[in-house]
Amino acid sequence: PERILSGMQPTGGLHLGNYLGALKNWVPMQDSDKECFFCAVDMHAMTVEYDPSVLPDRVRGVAAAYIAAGVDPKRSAIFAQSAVPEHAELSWVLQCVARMGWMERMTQFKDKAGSGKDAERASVGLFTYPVLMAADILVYKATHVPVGDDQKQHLELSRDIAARFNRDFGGDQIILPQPEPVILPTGARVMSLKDGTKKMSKSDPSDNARINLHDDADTIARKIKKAKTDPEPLPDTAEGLADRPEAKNLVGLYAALTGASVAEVLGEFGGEGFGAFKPKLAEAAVEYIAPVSEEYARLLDDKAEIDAVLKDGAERARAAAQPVMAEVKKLIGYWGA
Ligand code: AQP
Repeated sequence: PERILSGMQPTGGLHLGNYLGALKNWVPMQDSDKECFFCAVDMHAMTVEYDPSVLPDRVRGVAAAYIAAGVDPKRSAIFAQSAVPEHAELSWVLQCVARMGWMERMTQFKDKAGSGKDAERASVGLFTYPVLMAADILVYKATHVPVGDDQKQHLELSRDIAARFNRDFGGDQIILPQPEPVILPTGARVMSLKDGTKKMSKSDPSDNARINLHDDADTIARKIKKAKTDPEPLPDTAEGLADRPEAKNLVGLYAALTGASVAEVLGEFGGEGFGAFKPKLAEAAVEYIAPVSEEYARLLDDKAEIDAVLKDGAERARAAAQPVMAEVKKLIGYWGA
């Protein structure tokens, strides 16, 4: 059977980009013949500066957003990465399988660590992050991993690590299957409301740069009203958006929210200014998010319900991870395995 694994970092509240680009696509994957594991990857969130006092609530927030979006905790295991110690256990093994040369090619580390003194101050965890991600996947022998475009390189590394492990420890057998990426539609990439060349991000210091899943109608309308634009009216065709990142982002967002194509949106709004377009966009965003944000808000108020889901999810995840880890331990020669 197919096994699906994905996760998000509890680095802040989830936003419309996380929802359109990832979360919403997980919901239809919950078929009866597939097993789904969706975690809040708190151990990944520790690779950059963070506040330990808010981390548990952020994990709850991620779980609440999953459920509000339609992930069913009965069908899918929803859990905190740190509650399943097998992730960390396998991660060490895989650190001894991955090669420095492979790791040094990872572009996300270079982007996040910066250069010079900044790079020297980056945590070792930020560097080994992709190995932990490989462990997240391989500890369940997951076959399919829905990822955004930006995670393709890490998934490729997971495949290389699995192949090398099988070669070194499995003889001719496939012990850890190579996971397949399920690349989510790139059209769903939502950019910052303040800078159309940067993606909408949880950790952007400006809250006005994103639409959070917990924002109320007034907040959404205000953020869209203040969103950066250029002075030109909207073009009649998609080609006219080419050098206009902010306009392109807002039109793309309207299309994603209403299910229309970009051409259809421009057919309706071409020639109009942002003064006319933005209120329509705000209306569409509010209408689209309302059912998710109401349920999200309700769940955030019910810690006991979320904790019960996380506990049950962790138990189910451990039950799946433990036999894989036991098999790995035997092969690598751990004492007592
Ligand atoms: N702007 C976006 N548009 C579409 N999809 C997005 N994702 C993130 N931002 C956008 C997708 O959401 C998932 C979350 O992955 P993550 O929590 O590991 O972190 P990330 O990709 O780094 O997301 P953020 O929100 O930008 O968080 P921070 O600020 O912590 O880095 C992924 O599937 C991602 O593709």
